[in-house]
Formats: sequence, C-alpha cells, structure tokens
Amino acid sequence: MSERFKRLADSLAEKGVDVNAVLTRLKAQVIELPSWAVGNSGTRYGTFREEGSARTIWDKIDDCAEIQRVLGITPVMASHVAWDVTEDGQYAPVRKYAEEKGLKIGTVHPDVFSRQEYIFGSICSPKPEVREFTKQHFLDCVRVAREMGSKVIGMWVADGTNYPGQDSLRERKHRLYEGLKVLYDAMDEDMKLVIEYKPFEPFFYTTDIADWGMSMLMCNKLGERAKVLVDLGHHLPGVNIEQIISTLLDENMLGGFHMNNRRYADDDLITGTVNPMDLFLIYKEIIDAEQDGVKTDITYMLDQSHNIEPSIEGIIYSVMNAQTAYARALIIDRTALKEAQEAYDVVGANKIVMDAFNTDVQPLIEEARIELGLSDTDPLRNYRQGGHAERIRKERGFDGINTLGG
Ligand code: PSV
Ligand code: MN
Repeated sequence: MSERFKRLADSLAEKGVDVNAVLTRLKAQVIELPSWAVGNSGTRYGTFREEGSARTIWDKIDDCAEIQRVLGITPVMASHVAWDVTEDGQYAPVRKYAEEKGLKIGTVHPDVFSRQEYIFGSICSPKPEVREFTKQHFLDCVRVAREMGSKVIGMWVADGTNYPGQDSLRERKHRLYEGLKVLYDAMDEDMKLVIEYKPFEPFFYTTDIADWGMSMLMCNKLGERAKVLVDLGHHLPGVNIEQIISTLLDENMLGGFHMNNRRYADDDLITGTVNPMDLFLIYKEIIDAEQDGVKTDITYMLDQSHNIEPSIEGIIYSVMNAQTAYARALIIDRTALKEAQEAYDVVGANKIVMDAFNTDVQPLIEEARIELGLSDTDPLRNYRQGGHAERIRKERGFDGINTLGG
C-alpha cells in the first residue's frame, strides 16, 4: 500500500467515502476490447498500415490477451462479423483459442454495410432480395455468437437515404422492424440485443435509426431483451449524452456503450482525451442510478480504431482513461451533494461534483491494479517493456504492403 494511496484514502474516508467499496468496484470494472481496433484502420481517404498490426482473428486474440495482461479489467473481446472471419466459417475454435488466452468473446456485431448488396441499405433496402439476404446474415450471426459463447448481439443499422424522395421513410421503418424482429426472435433466451443509433453516415439525408428515441422505439416493440446501445461518437455537437444516459437508465433501456472520443463524429480516436468530463459525467449518472436502486445490465465496450497512434497503446490508454473517469465518479461526495441540492445551492452542488473530477485518483487505481495482481501499476510502461510490440513487428510485418513503395 503506497503512501500516496494512504493519504488519499484518509481524506476520502473523512468525507464519508467508503474506500474499500470504491476499490471493489474498480476491480470489478470490465471493458470489452474491440477486435477491429488492433487491425489496420484509417479514414475514408486512406488506411495507414502499422507494422505488426493484427491480420487475423487469431492475432487479434493474441493482442487482446496482451492488453488484458497489463490492465486486468479487459478479459472480453468484442467481435465484428465483417472482419473477424475464420478460414472455414467455424467459430467454436475461436472461443477455444480465446479461452486458452484467458479471454471470452463478447458482443458480436453483424455486418450490414460492407457488401455491394447494401447500396440502398440492408434490412431497410427497397429490394426484397437484399432484405432476405440480410435476414439470413442475421441468423448466421446468431450461430456465430452461439459458437463463440457470446450472449450479446450489437446491431448498428447502417441504413439510410441520401436524397429526399429516394424512398418511403415510413415503409423503411416497417422494413426495419421486420428485419430486427427476425434477429430478435432467432436469439436464445439468454441473449441480449443492443441497438445502436447514429445521426449520419454512411447515408446523409436520413438514417433509419438516427437517435436514441428511434432505437428505444424499436427495442420497446421487440421485447425486453432489446436495449439501446450508446456510442459516444454518434451524437451531434452539443448533445448532452449524460442526460440521454440518465433517461435510458430510468427506463431500464440502457444496454451498452461504445466508448470513444466524439470529436471524430464516429467511433475512432482515444476515449477520454478530449472528452474526460463527458466520460466522468456519464459514469456519475450510472453510479447515481445504481445507488438509487436502479437495476443495470450495461455492456461497456470500446469502439475505436487507431489511425496515427500505435493501436495497442491507444487501446490501453483508452481503458486507463475510462478507469480514471470511473474512479472520479465513484468518489463524489453524494451525501454532501444531496444536501446542497436540497438547499438549492447551485454553486455548492457543482463544486462537489468538480472536486471529485479534480481529485488525483491515480493512487486508488494503482492500488486496484496491485490487488488485481498486475505486474506493474503503469499499464503503458508494462506494455512497452513487455516485448509484445517487438515480437509482433517481427512476426507480422506490414501486412504485405510496404507503405514507402519499395
Ligand atoms: C458504426 O459507425 C460503428 O459505431 C458500429 O458500432 C460499427 O459496428 C462499428 O462502428 C465498427 O466500425
Ligand atoms: Mn459503435
């Protein structure tokens, strides 16, 4: 136990914060790693290739296992059907290999965007044969999830239109429900469907599930195992995400998160870099609700790709930022906050929240890492000194392409 930790623990205890309970929650925090984040990525203008980046689902599992080694709270890899293909279409071996590496497979994401058929959308397409094709894909995704031992399907419907008049918006809504129902009905009783929303891209006039209201509407129609997935990047500037979260929590409709940095207007870039306050306030709403007795079943995932930073470092750093935000939200002096609210003390209430945000919580997180049995309290240093980066650079190279043209 470090001196720094003792000092912080004493000052928190003085405020009535249960430090042991905070440590327990920090150790129990789980964040799913997106398999796609350890592969190459870029922008729509080009892909930057990273030496040593994962080429196959097996490489991805190896990299996620290394990330889990240094963090201890990421024992789950989320998978994307578009990119995590196996040589023979079988997925039970993936589960087995992941288990050997100490991992589970988490949320499975269907692919409704990467094929030629999807030019006018997938389940909302005006073409019946494309809708049928998509439904068959959904059924296959349930098989894939079963084989990998996953209990969650993460559905982002990439559909939309580009021009007024292009299609009937109400008919698209009917097709959407019909398609999602096929997926929902095919799922096992113990599986959860989380439905993501996004205001624009890849279509720009309408998006068939553009916001949390449209997502929640579909979930409500489908049944109680369908919940809303909030991707932090999928909001227009100025939207108050934590208010959406608190509404969904109160309605028992929050199913999961895709964490990232919302500046990109999508899912790329390191979470908690430009948005540490957002992350903190989101965790605050979740902890507030849980402490008020609201039941939660939230799947926390990163949804990022790393364009200019080394991917594995970017992922490790993202999880560290999420840990910081979570720890800060856990130590809010909620008794004092309640008193300030009841006294209509606007400034006082805000200051209590900000005091937690401004506290250096690293000693708490380091203590949690020690108790988790990690070999170093600094995950980035642990990774940089561990030899994995050199190993994969040597073994995998530049994924077949020399970016300098030689
Ligand atoms: C779409 O932008 C999205 O956020 C969805 O979650 C996809 O499945 C994911 O990104 C992968 O790129
Ligand atoms: Mn996403």
